[in-house]
Amino acid sequence: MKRLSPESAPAGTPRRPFGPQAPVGIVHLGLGAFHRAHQAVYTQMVDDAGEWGICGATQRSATVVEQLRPQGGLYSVMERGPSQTRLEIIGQIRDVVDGRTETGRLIARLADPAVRVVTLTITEKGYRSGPGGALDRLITGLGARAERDAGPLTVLPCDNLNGNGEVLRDLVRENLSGDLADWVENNVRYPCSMVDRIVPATTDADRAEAGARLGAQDAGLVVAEPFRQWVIQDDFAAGRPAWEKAGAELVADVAPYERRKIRVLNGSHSLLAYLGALRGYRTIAQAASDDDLAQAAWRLIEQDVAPTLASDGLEVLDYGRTVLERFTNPALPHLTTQVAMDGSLKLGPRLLGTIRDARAAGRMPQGAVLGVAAWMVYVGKACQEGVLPLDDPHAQALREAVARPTGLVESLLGLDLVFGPDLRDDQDFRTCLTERVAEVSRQPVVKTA
Ligand code: NAI
Ligand code: CS2
Repeated sequence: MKRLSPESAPAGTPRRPFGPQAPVGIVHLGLGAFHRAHQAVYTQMVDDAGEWGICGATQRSATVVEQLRPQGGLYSVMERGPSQTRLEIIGQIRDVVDGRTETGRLIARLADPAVRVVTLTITEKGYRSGPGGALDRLITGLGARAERDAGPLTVLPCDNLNGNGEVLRDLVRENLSGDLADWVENNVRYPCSMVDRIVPATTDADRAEAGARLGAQDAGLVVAEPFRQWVIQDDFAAGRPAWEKAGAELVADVAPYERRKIRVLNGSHSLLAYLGALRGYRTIAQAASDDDLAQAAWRLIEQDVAPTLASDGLEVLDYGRTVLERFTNPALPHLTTQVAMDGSLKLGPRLLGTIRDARAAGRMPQGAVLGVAAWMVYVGKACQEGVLPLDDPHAQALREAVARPTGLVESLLGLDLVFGPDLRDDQDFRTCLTERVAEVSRQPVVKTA
């Protein structure tokens, strides 16, 4: 079967220049599945004049470069709803760069006056990356931009982190000094954004189905649910695409939207991922369709999370019902083990924030504690029995903790990289956690994958 390309693309597919000379207005760091199914889709919907082409960069693997370069940047988004599938070709990516081997090209793009927005989806762990990582490249690029005095820039993170713009701003500030720091302070803005669209890793079966529908092989295919949401702090240094025309919401303060999304959606996602994987469920849809687990997720949302968001002024319970409904989409094979990844970094914003707020109010958030307990049992089984994958930037530290003779709860609670003295010294929390770990350890494996 022929490869998707400008030549083989269906009639009507926009033909735009692609490659190192192609004009772009946006650089994206962390060119993974989510960017292709979310920010690039929003941008294509509004970029009639063609001034917001995207140069996508990766720091970890050449795969996406090999997927998209031969296709002239074209790829398709296969939108899988419960009852229908829709395929759309996206041509908004005009250049792809491997930030490890084509560093000069990436820095030149970041210093290009025509580039006025940088977006990022580098995963929670990417904000801790060291030399040669995405942050390193961003900071080098800002330096080159300052030297050229290439004009103001907005750096817009699109990762699941509370206050992601402030987190990034502080990380950049920590690594700059002197005139460069002054230039960046005066010319770069770091708005926060809340992003939402469930985008599982693409499978070979997905690619085969898309190929049959397209009549061409698309190595860059991404799969997503129909739902999408983007709430962006309206604080841009030099303009932006009119994303609001594609349904994005521009607001003064994103924090309430971030807290609701990360605590309601991502918190229940992680709870279902760990409990579901331990019960033998391969997908989130299977876990969310299990009555016991669905009730546990709803208890987390209704009894634990909602009270901590009361002062934010956003509706929570109907939002939560919609989230749990989205999780049951049988057409979207989102693996429990994919959501279970990077738990040492995800637990904090998704569950520990809820726990800390509840404890400060004198409540014991049983559902959130159950989520932490499920993560502990998952880690324990992954380390001891190897029946579950442990994909975590701190996997070694987790293995060493589990190997200690002090018991699972004591060993993992002792990890300051996850918890902290406030939770470790909360005796009532420890007691509840120990009870939940015992409860989870007893739960039956209901489905052999
Ligand atoms: P992916 O695995 O397809 O892509 C991850 C991207 O991050 C890749 O380009 C990779 O090169 C880069 N990356 C990974 N580790 C890194 C590190 N240590 N330093 C720098 N770059 C690193 O994952 P996907 O689906 O694109 O998700 C990426 C992020 O997008 C998530 O971590 C999350 O923050 C956000 N997101 C994802 C959603 C989804 O459903 N997939 C939905 C909402 C947000
Ligand atoms: C998921 C998120 O992989 C995970 O940790 O919880 O990627 C989730 O799919 C998105 O945040 C949904 O917007």
